[in-house]
Amino acid sequence: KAYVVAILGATGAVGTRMIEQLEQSTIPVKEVHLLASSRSAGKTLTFKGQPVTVEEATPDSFNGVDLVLASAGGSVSAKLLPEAVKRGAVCVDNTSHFRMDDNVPLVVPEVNPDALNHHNGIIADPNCSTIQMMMALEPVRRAFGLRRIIVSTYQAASGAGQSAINELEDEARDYLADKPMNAAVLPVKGAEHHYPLAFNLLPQIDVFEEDGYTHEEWKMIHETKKIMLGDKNSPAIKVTATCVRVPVPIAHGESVWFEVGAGNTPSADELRAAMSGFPGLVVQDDPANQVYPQPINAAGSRDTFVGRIRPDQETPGAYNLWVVSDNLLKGAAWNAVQIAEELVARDLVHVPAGAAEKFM
Ligand code: A2P
Ligand code: 11C
Repeated sequence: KAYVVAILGATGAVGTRMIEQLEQSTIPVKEVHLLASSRSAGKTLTFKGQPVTVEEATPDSFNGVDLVLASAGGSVSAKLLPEAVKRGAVCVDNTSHFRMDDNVPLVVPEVNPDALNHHNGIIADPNCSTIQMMMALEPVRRAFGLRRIIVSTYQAASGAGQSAINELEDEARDYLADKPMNAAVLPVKGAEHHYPLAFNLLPQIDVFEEDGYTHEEWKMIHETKKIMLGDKNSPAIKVTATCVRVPVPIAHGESVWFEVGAGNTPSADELRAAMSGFPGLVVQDDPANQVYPQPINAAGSRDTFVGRIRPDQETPGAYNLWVVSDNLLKGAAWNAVQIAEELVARDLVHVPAGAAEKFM
């Protein structure tokens, strides 16, 4: 069987990569529909060398579509994906809108692929910063258990979309030309205040919650629990996070402190061995030769890179590591296409009877 696939948000930073990842995927594609806002309707993009005209996304865009890959923002997914499911399309949603819905699996294929088995037409692609942390820590959890995570992120501008990459580049040019920098996008589109990212650090990603954490930090906590434990509020793994935007265009870095299961004290070599065997995870950890993951090298790769693996010198059973991944690929477009490949391989590209009502 070959599939009719729609990409919602096809002109964006993630959407353009969804096109590329779909071109390179094992999914047999019969036809592709590229959907965006009315601003882009009529533009021409290509799929496997053939021109495809971008269409404005409306509910009827999903008639006859088997699979949707969505990355056009939460409010667009909220409005259009229930319409797509109603029309029989299975949707992989890269936005945060449906992630905490109990009817929606939240999936990293290397970690919890079986969560796909009982989907209701919408599957959520986790947040980029959560995905790469899951890739580094799932082999640890399987081999030695996992009790606690303290993470600080170093997140690339592209997490906030193409306009944030453009803003960073413009600011860098202005700064070097002794001109004032004009911030209008970061830290958050539509916020009261905007600050330059070039030659700066912004300890705010997404909006603030009432408890003083940002929504990005909240996502890392609850998405981790849902992916690893199947329960977004489970106390079995304690997680806390500080998320920071850094002036890097592509690929997030994370400094992760973690505690393994009670009584376990694996050596750094034992941790490296467990991680080396995990699909999609590459250990780059050779301090003697200054080998460690860097965003500049990870950008463009589907893999997640981990290094600086070392025991906490004062807390037995606790460790530090550094993990880097292309936030637009494994963090978004590739993980979404990988979920779609898994749905195809498991013959799960069907909306179960009665499922659409769950989202209406
Ligand atoms: P458009 O290019 O027409 O604005 P990014 O994450 O890089 O900011 O990209 C956002 C993506 O979501 C773009 O493809 C954008 O299309 C698309 N998009 C934004 N608003 C809508 C909308 N109301 N309906 C459909 N697509 C939208
Ligand atoms: C960022 N992690 O770097 C965000 C982008 O929940 O899918 C992804 C937001 C999300 O800004």
